[in-house]
Amino acid sequence: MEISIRFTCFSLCLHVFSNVCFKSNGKPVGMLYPRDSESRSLRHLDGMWNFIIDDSATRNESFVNQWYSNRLSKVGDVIPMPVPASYNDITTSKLVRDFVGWAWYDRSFYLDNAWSNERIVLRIDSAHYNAIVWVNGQEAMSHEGGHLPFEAEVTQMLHLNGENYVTVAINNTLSPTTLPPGAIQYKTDPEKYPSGYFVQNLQMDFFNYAGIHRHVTLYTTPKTYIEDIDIITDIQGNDGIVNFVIYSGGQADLINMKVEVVDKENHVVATSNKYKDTVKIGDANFWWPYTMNYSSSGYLYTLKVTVTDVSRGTVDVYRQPFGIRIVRVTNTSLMINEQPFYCQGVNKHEDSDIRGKGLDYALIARDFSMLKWLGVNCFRTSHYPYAEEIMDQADQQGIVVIDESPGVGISNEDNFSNKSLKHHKAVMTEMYQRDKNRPSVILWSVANEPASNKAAAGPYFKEVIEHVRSLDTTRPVTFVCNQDYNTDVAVQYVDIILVNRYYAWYSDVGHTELIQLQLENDLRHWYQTFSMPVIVSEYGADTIAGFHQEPSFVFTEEYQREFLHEYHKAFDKLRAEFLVGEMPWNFADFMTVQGITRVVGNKKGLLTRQRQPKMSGHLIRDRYTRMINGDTCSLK
Ligand code: BDP
Repeated sequence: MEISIRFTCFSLCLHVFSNVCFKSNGKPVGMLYPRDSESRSLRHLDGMWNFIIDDSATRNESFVNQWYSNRLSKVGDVIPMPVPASYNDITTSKLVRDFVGWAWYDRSFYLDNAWSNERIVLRIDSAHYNAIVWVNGQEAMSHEGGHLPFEAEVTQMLHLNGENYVTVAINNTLSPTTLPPGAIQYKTDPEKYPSGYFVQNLQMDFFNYAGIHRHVTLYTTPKTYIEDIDIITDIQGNDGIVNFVIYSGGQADLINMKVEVVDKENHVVATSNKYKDTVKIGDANFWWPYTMNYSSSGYLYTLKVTVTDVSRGTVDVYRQPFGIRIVRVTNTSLMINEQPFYCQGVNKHEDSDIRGKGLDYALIARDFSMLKWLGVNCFRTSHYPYAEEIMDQADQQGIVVIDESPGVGISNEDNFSNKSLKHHKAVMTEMYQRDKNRPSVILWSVANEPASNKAAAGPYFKEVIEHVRSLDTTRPVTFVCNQDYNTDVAVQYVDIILVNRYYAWYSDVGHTELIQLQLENDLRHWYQTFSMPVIVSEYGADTIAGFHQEPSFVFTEEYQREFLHEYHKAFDKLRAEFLVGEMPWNFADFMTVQGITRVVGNKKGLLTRQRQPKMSGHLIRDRYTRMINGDTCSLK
């Protein structure tokens, strides 16, 4: 027990840190994506790092022995580990794959003198879940939670004209107050378990991949620099209205501001010299999903900001892409630019062979090709924020995103504590800061399938949702619900209803003939109770690619196709009324924890984990392509 407390406490409570800075008025600022410009350089520290786990019984020896104060090769046998990648599936070691605790990475790099007058920032785009970072043995930053970036200025810690090393310790332990929540369970029966034996219990249905999952970047800015940019757009007839606020950092005595809106052809279409202003773009190209307007789908302008610190003569330039579009929810519709939008969706995961949740450009490109092949115009970042490089593609390719937090599986009483609530709000602030200027993001989802039938869920979600609304007045807010309309206590606070349903899978398995009746009755209850539009945010059946049986049988491709088709019949009836989207679970098969209800992972994909279509993929492609072509009759 003593070890349990020490372990849990050390792993989870020591470095509680939110990475977002706040202005004196409470406004969060910071975390602009690192981009090079005339005034900024960047260098990714991706590649092969040294790696070693701390598998001591207390999971704490690495700190007792201060592994951060020396190269890791001095403390034990390091192995090469790619960054970005999850570490779990890289080796053949079960210990590494299933490891819970602190894992350590380091690498060296050289810097020349070119950056001697610059402010140098170290940014990690995502590390799971708690991370502490040292530069040349000095602690530089720490961060709680995966999936979101964190950074710190490290100028003073670096050796220009010499060798440097960076050390990162990450801890994947999930506790009742982390997001996602989980619990360490000690098995104490000496007849069955060795002393100190523990397991990590998960409350989510995906493998708990850990590692440095996205880029590690060093980038420079001048000493006076552009710290943040807020852009809120509106439309007036054919014109676009662009409201912006620029925040500067550093010690500028006198700043000159130049703001230009640049279109795709590189024409400057509006200018300003104020840090806060509203400009009008005549006859603007609005940002549209590609299924609504081919000619300007995914249209992005650039806000080019140039800041001059007159006393120091330094200039910083930053180019922020943005799109002009508005979102609104009525009683029955989800409107983009005042036109009803129907979500021909899918849910996704960041998941693939070998790299786990590691960023991979080839995979991103393949996924977007397959999204377009399927005719998908909308995906949900189930169940955590995805890489910024994925979000960039959604912005550019005109695909709508429901941006979901890592609040998956908030189901036990102790997941609704004040500590959890505070952390959940901090995570939403970080997410908002990262994705606020993205036109693809039309809806915030603060959680997936919480126990929203528990009394504690009412005040908890009221507060989280109000918090998001206080940050962002332009996008609707929701959470994804799997409770019943008459027992749920939190849906009353959302702007649009998202429900997950598994009729003929988790209930009445095999009975596809019941789907239409059950689904239609259920969805009507939701609508009638809350008078809000509804998206079916998950429906699906596990299917092993290559299993066939006629008549259909669970786990065969025939069953999945028939199952989806029955849902579609109900959807096609309700679309004319209040249903504004459908999102099969899942785009592709993905890895889960080992368990007797999962056959080497969750197999509800329309595609295999290698991104090849099952029969269901062809069915969805056929359905969504017909929708794009306006051929809705033949769907019935
Ligand atoms: C839903 C969850 C999702 C699961 C899915 C399933 O939101 O994470 O993977 O069910 O059981 O409840 O396949």
